[in-house]
Amino acid sequence: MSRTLISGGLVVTAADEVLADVLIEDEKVVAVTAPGFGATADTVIDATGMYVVPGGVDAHTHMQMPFGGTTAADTFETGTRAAAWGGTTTIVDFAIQQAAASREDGRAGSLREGLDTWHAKADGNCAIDYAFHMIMADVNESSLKEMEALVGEGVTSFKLFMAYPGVFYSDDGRILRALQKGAETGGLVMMHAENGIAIDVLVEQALAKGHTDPRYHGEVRHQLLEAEATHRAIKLAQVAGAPIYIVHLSAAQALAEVTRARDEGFNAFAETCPQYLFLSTDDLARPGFEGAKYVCSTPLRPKEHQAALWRGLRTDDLSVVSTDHCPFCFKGQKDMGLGDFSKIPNGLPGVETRMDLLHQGVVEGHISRRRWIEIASATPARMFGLYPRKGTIAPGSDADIVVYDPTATQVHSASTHHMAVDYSCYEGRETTGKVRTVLSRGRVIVDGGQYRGSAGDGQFLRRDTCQYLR
Ligand code: DUC
Ligand code: ZN
Ligand code: ZN
Repeated sequence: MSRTLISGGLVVTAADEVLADVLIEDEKVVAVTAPGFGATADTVIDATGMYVVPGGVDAHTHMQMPFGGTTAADTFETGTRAAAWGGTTTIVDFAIQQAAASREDGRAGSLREGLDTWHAKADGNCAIDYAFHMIMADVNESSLKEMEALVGEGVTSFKLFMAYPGVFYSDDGRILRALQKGAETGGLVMMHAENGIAIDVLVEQALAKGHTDPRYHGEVRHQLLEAEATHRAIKLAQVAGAPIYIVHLSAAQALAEVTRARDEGFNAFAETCPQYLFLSTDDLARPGFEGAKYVCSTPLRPKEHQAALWRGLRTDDLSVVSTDHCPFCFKGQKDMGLGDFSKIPNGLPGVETRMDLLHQGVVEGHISRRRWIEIASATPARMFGLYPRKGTIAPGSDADIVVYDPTATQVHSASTHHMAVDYSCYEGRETTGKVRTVLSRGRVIVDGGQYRGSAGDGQFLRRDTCQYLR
């Protein structure tokens, strides 16, 4: 048995901040004690002047996802390593059911085939622990039946799309059926809420007018079309008697729909992402083709939306911040959309920068330290059935722990980040706070600028159902 003591740091969880020592035996936390309590250990990590926080839980990533005619640039190996560098010790990635249109035999794949494919991609390659949601690209009798089996295997959440007709899109009838099945099985439906049918009309009209630059991506994916879809998704969930989780919410009007539903006592949850808190349509409108670096869906919004999103994070109308990490290189991938914004692969890199950017939210006074940990670790763990194994520091929890230097500054850059993508959305931006040491199940995998983990350290996590609903 190995014993590690993290001594003298400020232990910050969603519930508490306390100067304490953390004692770890093998993979687990066994005690959080008064400083200098006198526990003996093989390894002592001095955390004086540091925060000691639970490793981040990023509940929305797309490693090596085939999308928009190409594949997201981070593999499970590179993406989970980058996550570790940034203080994230668990990801929940999206396995994908293949739609009929994307297969040569013209029939939709099963959920099982999709899940097996994702297990094969991740198995033996991850630096940190990982779990899966399932994207349902074809809601039919047989995929609906499969939902129950997946819930039993720890894949307890299912993403549906109101956008991307012909790719992932589900109509309202299919959405209703999946929500009903979710209510029956305990599976949580996650919704990409944008009215994709209306967006496609606006795309066609914009291109016909010669509006081909990246900034039109933000215009055609209109904020009201996010609000409308969010409203419709919530109403469909109410009719089905099911909870709902809205992913990557970016528009203030969509947030208002979630707020209203929650005020009415309905189980509506939502996440936003750092890009919506720190970037805006000004970035999409950068000169030349630079804006392509910022093309993701839902799109970036005008700066004014940021204050509403921070407020939503304080009031818990937004309860999780995930990354929607889906990186495409500027050269060779984003440039597929030169001369036609609709062909720019949608997605941004972010798995490495989430913890730091949210800490910057603490530095700038938007949220408290405890709220930082709540939205980045504790709530995503609870929402997706991983708590208290993940998301906190307490006896019995996995020793996924970050020693965080709250005063160190860093300048973000593609030249120093570890994501396999040739640009940073935050190039040249300085933030305060930096990961010093990362432990994954008791093993130091990052320390003082050195990576000490290896591919295959990360294990697949079978998740419980949403822990806010029971
Ligand atoms: N949005 C993105 O920006 N990328 C991947 C899928 C999605 O919904
Ligand atoms: Zn989405
Ligand atoms: Zn996504």
